[in-house]
Amino acid sequence: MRVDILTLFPDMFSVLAEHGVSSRALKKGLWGLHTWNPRDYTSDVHRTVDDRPYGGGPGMVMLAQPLDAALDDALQAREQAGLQSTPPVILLSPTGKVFTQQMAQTLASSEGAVFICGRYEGIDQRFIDARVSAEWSLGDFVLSGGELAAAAMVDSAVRLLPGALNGELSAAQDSFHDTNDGLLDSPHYTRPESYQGTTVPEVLLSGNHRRIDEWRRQQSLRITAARRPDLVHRAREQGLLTKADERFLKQLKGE
Ligand code: 9WO
Repeated sequence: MRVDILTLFPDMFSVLAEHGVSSRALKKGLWGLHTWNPRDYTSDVHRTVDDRPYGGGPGMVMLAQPLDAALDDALQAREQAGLQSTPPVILLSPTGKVFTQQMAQTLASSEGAVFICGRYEGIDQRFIDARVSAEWSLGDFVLSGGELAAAAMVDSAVRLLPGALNGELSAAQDSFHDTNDGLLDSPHYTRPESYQGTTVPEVLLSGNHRRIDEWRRQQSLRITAARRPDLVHRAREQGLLTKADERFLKQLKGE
């Protein structure tokens, strides 16, 4: 997987390149990260990347030309690296398709993508119409730019790459959607056994792994039923709930 990012703030991607799992995976060569700054593709002395909106209104709009030229270079570099010539070109936008674990998995299993990070009030629509193939969102909120959204999405894909989670259990195993049948995670505890007067649930100290697994399953069901009943319904439709699960959920409803 190779990720190319068009951004006025390439340093923001140090969060991926210099920290944690994504940084280790990058150093191992499990993925590639390349940034392209539209400001490097301007031709005026002021290196202008924005201008006033036609029709008036507040703020500034990103010029199409520096984005076009930066994208041309990114696509050419990908081809020179032997990758397919027409990767997804993804704009981060609150009006895009809401990003999911499944989209992270698809990205991780691909040659990657080019992400376009907007700033100011937005991007000239002619660039979007001509060059962008998809728009992705983190959810129904507005950011100051696409960078934090792109970094979050890339991070979620990178941790799924084979070999990225070393020591930690494999991503396919811990993910939300796989071992846990799309249910929310159960609570975690570590030392000390008693902290500020609260003790760890006794079952976790029992060494009885059958009881522990059953307790964790019930905690997952309890939390998911309370916070995300839609995920319980989905698990049921997918045939992922056992008779014991259904008994426990029925008992919860009675409480
Ligand atoms: C902002 C906006 C606000 C209301 C309705 C539509 C909108 N589109 C954009 C937009 O694309 N803005 C550009 C990118 C330029 C300004 C900063 N940008 C941005 C991306 N703000 N918030 C996001 C974003 C991206 C992914 N998930 C959530 C928010």
